[in-house]
Amino acid sequence: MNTPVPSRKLIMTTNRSIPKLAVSRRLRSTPYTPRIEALGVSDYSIVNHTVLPKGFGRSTQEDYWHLREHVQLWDVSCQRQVEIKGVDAARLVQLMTPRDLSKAKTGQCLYAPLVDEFAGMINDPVILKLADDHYWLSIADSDVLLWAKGLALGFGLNVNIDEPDVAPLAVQGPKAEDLMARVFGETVRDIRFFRFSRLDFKGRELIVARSGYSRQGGFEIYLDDSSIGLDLWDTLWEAGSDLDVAPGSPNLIERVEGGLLSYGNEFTRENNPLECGLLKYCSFADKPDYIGKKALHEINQSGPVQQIRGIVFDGKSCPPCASTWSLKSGRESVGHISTAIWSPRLQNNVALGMVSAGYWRVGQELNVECGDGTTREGSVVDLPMM
Ligand code: THG
Repeated sequence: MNTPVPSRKLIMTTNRSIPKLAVSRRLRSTPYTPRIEALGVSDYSIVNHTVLPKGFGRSTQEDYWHLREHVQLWDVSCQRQVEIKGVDAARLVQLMTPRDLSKAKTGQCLYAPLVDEFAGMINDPVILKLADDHYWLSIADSDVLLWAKGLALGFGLNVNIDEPDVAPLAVQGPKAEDLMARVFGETVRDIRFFRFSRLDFKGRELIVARSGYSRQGGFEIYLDDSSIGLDLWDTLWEAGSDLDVAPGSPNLIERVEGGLLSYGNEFTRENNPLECGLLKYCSFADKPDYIGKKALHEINQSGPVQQIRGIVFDGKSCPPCASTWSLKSGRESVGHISTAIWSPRLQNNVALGMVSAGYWRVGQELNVECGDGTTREGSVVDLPMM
């Protein structure tokens, strides 16, 4: 018997409603989700199988100005922690990254590329050194835990690898320090950039770092007990009422202007750290040894063939860049744009993209084949964009 096939017309009419994201155990919510939803979250992205709130009904431009002037609470629980603990922890973490960790101190956060045997980017976490034998890899969007477990098994390392109950909450913006001081005390002001302290919250010690995925300054609280998530949110929220505190999320305009890269968008495992402009986090000295060192060394000898650059381009506000847009010099393809958005401050479209060697000098003119079918005149600019 033939199964009846619905007519094309029926498919069109039944598919017309806006798709909604169904959250389940597999697609994880966070300890802050009840407040995020009560505050009217309008969009979610998914990172590390976890919801990342993206908007609250205001425009990206309104959120951008607010972030630059006030303070925002961001549910960045999707920045999952891969915990590596045990006598061989330091050895395993060093095997995973070209960044020399030999001088890293407890209490330090280290932005670091992770690469495979071909020097392809596996991830770009913030590494927290909690103790000589205890690390957290605060990861971007790829399954680092499985890679780490495979390496530990293959190298016969004595480590425990797990994803602990840690849900980072970012407090970002120029008023973040004042807000944090009200809740955690004046000592938060002494925390240096990319350092963390353990501070009291209602009789509990929480890890608080001066870090975050914006250039506006701020902190990240690594809440390690979901059961007090709502209490933490509410306490910050109430303490910030006269500071114009608002819910927020990593802001696309601010991120592009600031040159903050996003794994899966600006780069993937197809790219190496030198293409991502992360040479300063790559060591080629005798020590340390790490996976992919030989491949990375060879790439460094010949020089990367392409590199991520900031680009600005004319014309009216561009549509969202959901995939990639070609970059052209005359008729030649010289790369692609991965993220683009209108900047109300620079009164121009701002973008991040991968640009071929020979075309990545600041001031180089390029054409952007924009998603709306137009070709726009653009040029390479310095990052961050001032
Ligand atoms: N915070 C935490 N975890 C994260 C992110 C974060 N994991 C995923 C993602 N973001 C990783 N990507 C970045 C990219 C840039 C920075 C941090 C995380 C960053 N870099 C500084 C810079 O480029 O100036 C400092 C680097 C350094 O000095 O080590 O802030 O945001 N927890």
